Amino acid sequence: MNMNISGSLTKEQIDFYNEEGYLVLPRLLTDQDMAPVKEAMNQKVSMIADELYREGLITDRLEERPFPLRLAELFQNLTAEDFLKHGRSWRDRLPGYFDLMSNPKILDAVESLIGGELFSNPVYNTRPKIPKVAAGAVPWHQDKSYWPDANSNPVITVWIPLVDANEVNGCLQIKPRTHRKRLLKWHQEQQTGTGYTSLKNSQLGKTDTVPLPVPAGSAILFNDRCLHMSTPNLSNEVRWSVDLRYQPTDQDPMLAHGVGFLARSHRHPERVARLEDWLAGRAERVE
Ligand SMILES: O=C(O)CCC(=O)C(=O)O
Repeated sequence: MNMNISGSLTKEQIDFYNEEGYLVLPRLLTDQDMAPVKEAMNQKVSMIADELYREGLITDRLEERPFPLRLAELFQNLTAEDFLKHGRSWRDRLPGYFDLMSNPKILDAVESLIGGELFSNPVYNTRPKIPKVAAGAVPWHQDKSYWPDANSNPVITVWIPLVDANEVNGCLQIKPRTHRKRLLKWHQEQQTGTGYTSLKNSQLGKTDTVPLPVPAGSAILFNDRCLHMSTPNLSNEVRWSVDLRYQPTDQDPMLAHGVGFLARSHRHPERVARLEDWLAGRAERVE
């Protein structure tokens, strides 16, 4: 336990994050912590299965299939375009996402890095990276390319896989120490229909790439200038993950991306948003 800094990280972990631009917290979350967010994902998969069934694209909703397989099997005989109609990543307002974004273990870790006045950025994604769909790959980029004009440095991404992530199913890969780089000139990826922001190979520099395989429930924290990517999923299971983002409350709330929420405040705990505020798109608690 560190005695000087609030939050849950040790001085060594904070130093590592500041030096390398990222930090891995293996198995931060338990199955119990992840149950509500998995429930939200299952809800969404059921909605998609109903739609595919109504459209006559499938004859079986595969309700009994296990979490890592159901979505992959629903699209097994369909095309990448059929899948992309439902979005390459999802940002639904389902209670399970709020539960995860408010998880004290995540907030304690982030507090160690940027203090205890924490705003949950509107940009959070559920990523159902399904097998062999080229669009599952995410090209090299800096998250800041999605909010180049925002006065929001630092935004911290917290990337959490719901299944074990490895190099076969397309875990996150990162270039350490690139967080001190300026924002690089990006272009929009054109091949796969995802519209991801992307960098050219010539912009990546000489820094080694570090693949970050991690067990389910681990968290990878990284700075929004740190270069990262992920490869396609070559397994037969869905690589389920979420990426959440936090910033200090005095930074740009980025309303153009949606409504974030006050996740933690030592100064004004009475203002921290509750589930009903978040569902209503309110950034703070309203009595
Ligand atoms: O989940 C992935 O594969 C990529 C995640 C990512 O690029 C991000 O969280 O910014």
